[in-house]
Amino acid sequence: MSNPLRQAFYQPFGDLKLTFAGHENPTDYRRSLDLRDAISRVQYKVNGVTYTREIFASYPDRVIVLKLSCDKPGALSFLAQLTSPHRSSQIVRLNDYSLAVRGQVTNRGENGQESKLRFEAQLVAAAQSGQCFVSDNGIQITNADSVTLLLTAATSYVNYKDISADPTARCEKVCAAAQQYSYDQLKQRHLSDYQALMNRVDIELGDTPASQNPTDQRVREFSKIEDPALAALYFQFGRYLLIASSRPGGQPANLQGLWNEQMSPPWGSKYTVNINTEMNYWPAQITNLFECAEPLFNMIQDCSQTGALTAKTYYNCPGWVLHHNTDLWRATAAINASDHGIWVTGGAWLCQHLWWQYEFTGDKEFLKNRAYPIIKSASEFFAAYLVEDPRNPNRWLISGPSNSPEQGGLVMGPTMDHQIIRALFTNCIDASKILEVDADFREKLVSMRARIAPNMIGKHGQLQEWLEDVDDPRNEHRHISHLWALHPGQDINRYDTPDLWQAARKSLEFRGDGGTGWSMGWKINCWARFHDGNHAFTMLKNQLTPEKTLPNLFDNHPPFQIDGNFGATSGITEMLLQSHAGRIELLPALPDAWAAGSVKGLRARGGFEVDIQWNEGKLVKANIKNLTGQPLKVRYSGRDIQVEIPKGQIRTLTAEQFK
Ligand code: FUC
Repeated sequence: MSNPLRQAFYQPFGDLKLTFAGHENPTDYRRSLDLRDAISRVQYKVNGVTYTREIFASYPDRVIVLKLSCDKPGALSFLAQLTSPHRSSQIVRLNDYSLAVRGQVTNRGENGQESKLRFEAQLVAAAQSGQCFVSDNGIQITNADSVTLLLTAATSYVNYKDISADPTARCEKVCAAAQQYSYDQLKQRHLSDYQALMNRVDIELGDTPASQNPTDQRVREFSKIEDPALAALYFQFGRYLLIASSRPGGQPANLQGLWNEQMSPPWGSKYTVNINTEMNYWPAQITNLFECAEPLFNMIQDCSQTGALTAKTYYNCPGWVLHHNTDLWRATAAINASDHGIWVTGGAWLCQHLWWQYEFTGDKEFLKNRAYPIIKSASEFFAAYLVEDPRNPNRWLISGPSNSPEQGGLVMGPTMDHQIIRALFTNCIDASKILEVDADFREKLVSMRARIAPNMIGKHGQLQEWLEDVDDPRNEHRHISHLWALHPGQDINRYDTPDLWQAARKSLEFRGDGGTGWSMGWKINCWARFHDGNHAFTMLKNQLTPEKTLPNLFDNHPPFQIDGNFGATSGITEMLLQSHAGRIELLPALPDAWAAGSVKGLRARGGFEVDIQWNEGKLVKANIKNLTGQPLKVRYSGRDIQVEIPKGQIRTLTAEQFK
């Protein structure tokens, strides 16, 4: 017997601390984040002087930029200090205007060994007038008009196999490049980068006087008064968070996005892949943020390498497997305990995201070079791993030993596994046809897929969560794993499988309208797929309460966890536009509360960009741009129509056309 391997935590780097002597009792204090420019602002008064701060994190220049100013010449004095909770960290004076903190990460990772990862952060000050004095205690600014601070940070991480980079050199390079620009130029570069992504999608759900209130008050009141603009803000906040936490060249958004401040964070601030990591990326394609999924794709690629070793060592199977969790080092083995850690379909679920990227863009190069090899290898694993169920007269193929995530213990044949593996095989089959490769393997998957244990309806009219009909209608567990094929999958839908669709609805009714932040986020999506906009809205109301949403709109599991934010952004999208089961559906789950509104720039499977405008709960018009030239079926108000739109062109549809 041996203990499962430990995975490494994602930890804070350190803090930048600003101390303003004499500013202990400010008045007119206001702090904000504007999603239009991704700039955080602080403003307050002391002794008749107004102090202002603007802060942004620049992706193009890899720096956090702070501009501090005041409206009286020479009134700005403060001490800027760097600190780090890592044991070995040291503060180093670099020169007359900059300071560094450097050290080695305090973290016990695999086998309880101390991390070898090194890190450094550098802080550079540029003061207008006044004095700047740097010591090991920090940067002291005295009597300035305004000051710009640049903060950058780096580690020695190159990839999961290589930690040979020089963090000092990395910081120096970034600082030298950023110092070439004025504050206004840095801001402009940040804006061009951010707005190019953010402004692709616009949403209006209506406005009421409540939108003038502070955010914490709006969260407290959302379930009681009409504030549709908060739902719109919450939707865009999810997009903002993805732009801010997941950009090419970096790591994917983890359980806390990247906003973890604890050395020993909840669940290690890692990548839990039995719902959480995937939920983070549900908005990526549908809300037009394709680039933001890049770090996820790289992590999947890494895991397909490390997971090949796990497949071989654990199961003597080809291909790759990822269990319940991974981390910066791309761990793929089973973890923790058998009732949740031995769950085999984490990697297969992640493969969906590769397929979606293709489905939404039609990018065959991506399919060929990046998606297909990983999807195929995951399929090879399951083609070898599935076993015949000796108890079943048809010898169904089943998965196991595995879990229905986090409940019911270690079992054979959990429904969710089968749904995910069927979808994986389907994607592999479709991709191999599109790419005209691997005909034999395709045939094998086609015949195996037909033998996987099917979705079943149990004695309560529910969709069975397990092979045996043992579901308890009083079970309100947060995981709704067997609804995977409803959302994010699509095999259970109103059109192709109406009975299973009804059974899935029954199961969701049993589970109730509560749950953790992410659980509610998932349920919004499911109720949207049941075409029940008012119920989806009830879930949103349950999520936007002080218990589940922090005053800054961060999702609260509790504790703080980011997935619920992304789940809700995806859910709101699914209420307005869906694109699965062979059609685009306009306003499939519009709640009564959003009688008039518009959304622009959403994306649909097949490669379409969609703008929708509605009034009195009815479609006014939809503009659909065909980006790939695919044929198109559109549904509204219970009717499907076939629409011809040449590649690159836009067509406007009105409610009339669906009569
Ligand atoms: C899954 C969930 C928990 C939590 C954790 C990070 O294990 O069941 O609720 O979100 O991930």
